[in-house]
Amino acid sequence: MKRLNRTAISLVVGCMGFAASAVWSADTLQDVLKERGLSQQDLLAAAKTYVPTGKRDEFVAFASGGQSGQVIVYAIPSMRILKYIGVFTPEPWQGYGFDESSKAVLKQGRIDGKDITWGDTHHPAISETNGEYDGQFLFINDKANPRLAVIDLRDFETKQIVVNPIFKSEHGGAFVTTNSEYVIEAAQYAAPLENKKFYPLEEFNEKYRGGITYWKFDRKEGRIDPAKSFSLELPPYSQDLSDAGKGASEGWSFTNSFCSERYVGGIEKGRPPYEAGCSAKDTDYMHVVNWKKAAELVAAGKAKKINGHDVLMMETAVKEGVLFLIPEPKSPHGVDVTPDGKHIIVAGKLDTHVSVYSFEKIQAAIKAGKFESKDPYGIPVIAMKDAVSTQVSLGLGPLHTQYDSKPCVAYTSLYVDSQVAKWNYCEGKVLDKVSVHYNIGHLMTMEGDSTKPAGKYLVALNKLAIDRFVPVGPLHPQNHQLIDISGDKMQLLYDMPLPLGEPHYAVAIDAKKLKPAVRYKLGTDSRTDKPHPAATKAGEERIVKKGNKVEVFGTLIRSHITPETIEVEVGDEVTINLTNLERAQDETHGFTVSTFNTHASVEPGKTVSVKFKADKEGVYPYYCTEFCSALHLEMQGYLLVKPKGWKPTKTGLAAQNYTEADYKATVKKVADTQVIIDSVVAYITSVNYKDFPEVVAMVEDAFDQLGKTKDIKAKHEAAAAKKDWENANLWAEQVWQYQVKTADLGLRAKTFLEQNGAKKVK
Ligand code: K7E
Ligand code: CUA
Repeated sequence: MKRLNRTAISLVVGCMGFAASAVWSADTLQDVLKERGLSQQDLLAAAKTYVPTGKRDEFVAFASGGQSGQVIVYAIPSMRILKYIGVFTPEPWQGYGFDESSKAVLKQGRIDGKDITWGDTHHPAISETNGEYDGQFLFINDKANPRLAVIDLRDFETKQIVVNPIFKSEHGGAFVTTNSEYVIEAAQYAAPLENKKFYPLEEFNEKYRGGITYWKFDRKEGRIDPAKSFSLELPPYSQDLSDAGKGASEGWSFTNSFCSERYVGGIEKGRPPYEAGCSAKDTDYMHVVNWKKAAELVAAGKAKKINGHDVLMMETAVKEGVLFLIPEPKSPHGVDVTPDGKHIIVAGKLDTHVSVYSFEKIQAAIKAGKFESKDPYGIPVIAMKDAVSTQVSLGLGPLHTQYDSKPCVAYTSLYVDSQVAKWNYCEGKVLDKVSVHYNIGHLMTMEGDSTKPAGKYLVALNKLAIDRFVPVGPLHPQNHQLIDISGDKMQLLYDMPLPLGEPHYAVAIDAKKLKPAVRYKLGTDSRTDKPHPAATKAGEERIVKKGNKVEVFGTLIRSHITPETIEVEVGDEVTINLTNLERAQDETHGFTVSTFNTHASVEPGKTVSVKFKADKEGVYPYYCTEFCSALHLEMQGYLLVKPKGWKPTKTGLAAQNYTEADYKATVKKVADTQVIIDSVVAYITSVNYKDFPEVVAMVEDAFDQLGKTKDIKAKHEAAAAKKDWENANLWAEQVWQYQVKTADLGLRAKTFLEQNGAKKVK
């Protein structure tokens, strides 16, 4: 009844010209609860996640984009999506894969000369300093096509892709060491390490191998240095997840495995499938590696070159005491080092237990040379009882573990039970459980992989969404659920559908640690971080023709593209370089030319090139693709692809026939606008605007725009003196365009000052 009334009222009110929201704002909280069928608990959850307009979130999460080959950036606790970062897959908005420099990054990910434009991204990792997230870089792996990418968090752009030189798939990456010296990437499905070598499955045990690659990260360059990276040869056990030691276990790393049975399936030959043969034994192995010593051995020349890459062979690793195995309960999944580095927690997957391994016990066994056996490749095996400090039964299908800011408190995902278990790994006891919907894979606490987890929230990364959201066809989104972990009892707060691939894992950092830039230094190639060779300043725009190559050196600024006409001959190779001259925050221009499959996102200061062959004669409009300003639609031009030997038959563009009256009207408009600008300037300078860097930048930009009017004013006055009303009016109109942009910036600055409590000076 009430609902009907309300609709009726809002219709009437709407017709009367009032905002319908006026009706809503008259509601009490009780009305809304009743109306929407919400409980007090819902209200509490809403209050804990709601971030009002103008306020910002506390944490930023980077989630793998799964099969989309991208990274998803979202904020916590609001769960609002902030960005998709193109990594292994072209991303048109960012021009990723559509401009020359970003194509070059994607090209680094080619394998055997083939473009691979998708990725199965799994595990993002934030760079660390002393074991704490430093917010500088993000790494992410591609499981299907063994690759690793480096994203710079100054601009959230992918800068580098490296292809694993010896694996055919990988899963246990990316995990960083405590100062990001290395990024760890472990293989998944065993294969011969030599490229393009064929060995039959009958030679699986002898010729197939697993391994771990330690990618050397050069922080100063912000790039991985493949020449200084190395791998460790491992048995053909399917290496799974990894983690780097920290604190007590600094210098070591730990990698799980499954299918240490080395079973080879073959349903078509009447053999039981992999799933049966790979889980037949009661235990698999955790690989324990002294990576610091391994790196020293490689530096000392003890590695073997395979495909031009340093590989420390098992035999050497065993002889030198850098590689050990410890049994783990059947088909384990996560391996997660505790914040202090003293324990390594392994989840059972097919076992209800999680096992807490003690690094101290492991070291004691190694020191004492106490091994229960050797595996078929001669690797010493430490007995489980000599390495495990406790085992705790948590529930069905334990997968991954994350840590709280409170000591000894961990959270483990239970895949089969669809629950999160909160437990104490020092005392070995379960503290709480919360149900999630459905089938949780990874989970993530704030800064949960670091030596100083931040607690507060946990996100459950659920594989299925089933009945959670409005159905959108057989392929459902995934569901990231936010859980409050600040109290003793976990409280489910929010469901966020994620419609981009299967996000396996995510990492979240305190938003204050991220310090992204707002603009590039003028003329920067963002993918190399170096000055772009074709950077162009205002007034230096030009078109250079050499044989059949046409190169455009252009600029972008509100609201025009210089040049506005590009004339080429059919068959010419065209390169268009564009520099965005803007300094104002968020004044990005986009660029495309009709039908040449080209797009650039040109943020303030950036220089971007697009290249194509003008292979068909015709007329091709080009334009700015970002709604950058009121006259964004007019930010346009024409590429004219002329037939060979074409001669003009008509000269001169059609005139508008503007009169003296038109000119005078425009001049008046200019004068009126100047009055507005002057009043805004008077306000800004009457307050302490210099205390607001954002405003100082806007004011600088505003004067930059206004500064351009001087020359143009001279032009319209000169034309008027000659009674050339056509040009006089057009140039006067251009003065007004600059004024509009100045006024727009000035008003933005004024609003900012008013909203942020600027004070009168004097
Ligand atoms: Cu458990 Cu690939 Cu990290 Cu998915 S993995 S869940
Ligand atoms: Cu520039 Cu739209």
